[in-house]
Amino acid sequence: MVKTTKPLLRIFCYLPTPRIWKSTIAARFLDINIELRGTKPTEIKDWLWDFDARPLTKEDKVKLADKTTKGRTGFSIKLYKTASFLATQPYGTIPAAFSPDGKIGIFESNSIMRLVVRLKTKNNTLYGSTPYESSRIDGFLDASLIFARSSQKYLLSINNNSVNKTIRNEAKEAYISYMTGIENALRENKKNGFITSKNITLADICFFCEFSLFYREIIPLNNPKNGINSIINELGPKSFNLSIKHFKKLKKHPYFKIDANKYLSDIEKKLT
Ligand SMILES: N[C@@H](CCC(=O)N[C@@H](CS)C(=O)NCC(=O)O)C(=O)O
Repeated sequence: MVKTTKPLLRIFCYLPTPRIWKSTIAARFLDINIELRGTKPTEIKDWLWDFDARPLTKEDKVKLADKTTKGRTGFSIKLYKTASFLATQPYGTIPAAFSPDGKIGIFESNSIMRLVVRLKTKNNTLYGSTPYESSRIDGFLDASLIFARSSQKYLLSINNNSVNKTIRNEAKEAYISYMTGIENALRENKKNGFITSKNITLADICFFCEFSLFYREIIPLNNPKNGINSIINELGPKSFNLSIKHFKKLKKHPYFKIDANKYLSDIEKKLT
């Protein structure tokens, strides 16, 4: 994003990830400047986790050796999180967003996305136009987090080859539950073609990003295990027909495409 205005927030995370797209897509609609700091997922462990996040030198690592924290979700190794990072980020996770002065930490990708839309008060319908509409959008974001919890466990277990039927079935239930609500909402609002209103809202952006995150489960496993096959494939293209169509439509939108195109086509390439 080339912008001349000062960034209104900074986000530190590994890149790319659909969790960050929630904010970058919303920012494009509202012309808000965000500063992104981060590196490839495999290299983020070699960065200082801080408001002033940066790659660590060998000397830094020696100096900070007794200041490391054991990673909990997605990291089995020690991470270099500063005291001020942990003071502003109570869960110590990334994506980690900060106010421009670094004093306020904002965590959870849905809440970071909400911050982006709250930074623009005029001509902004992304978070609905009334308290009722905003709260309905919140409902979809809350529901996405329940799905995200099980889907994260499932995707991480695929990464480290520990996936089993219990984890897969929990993810399948969570997927069905989340997608049923999205499908019902799209059916009710068919004439407008979005989840909650006449326009794209945070509910659509969040759905697109959570589905994109989950989407890589369709890549066949390197070491196939008995009873572990793709949930999306098992349910087939007919289930959640409107939701999948909605995903495909959003994928073509220029503000979504910038982030998602390469990530999703890399997944699709692995299917052939
Ligand atoms: N629900 C959170 C997920 C955040 C999360 O679990 N982040 C993991 C990486 S995927 C993390 O920062 N782990 C660091 C640690 O466990 O110390 C969101 O959407 O922001």
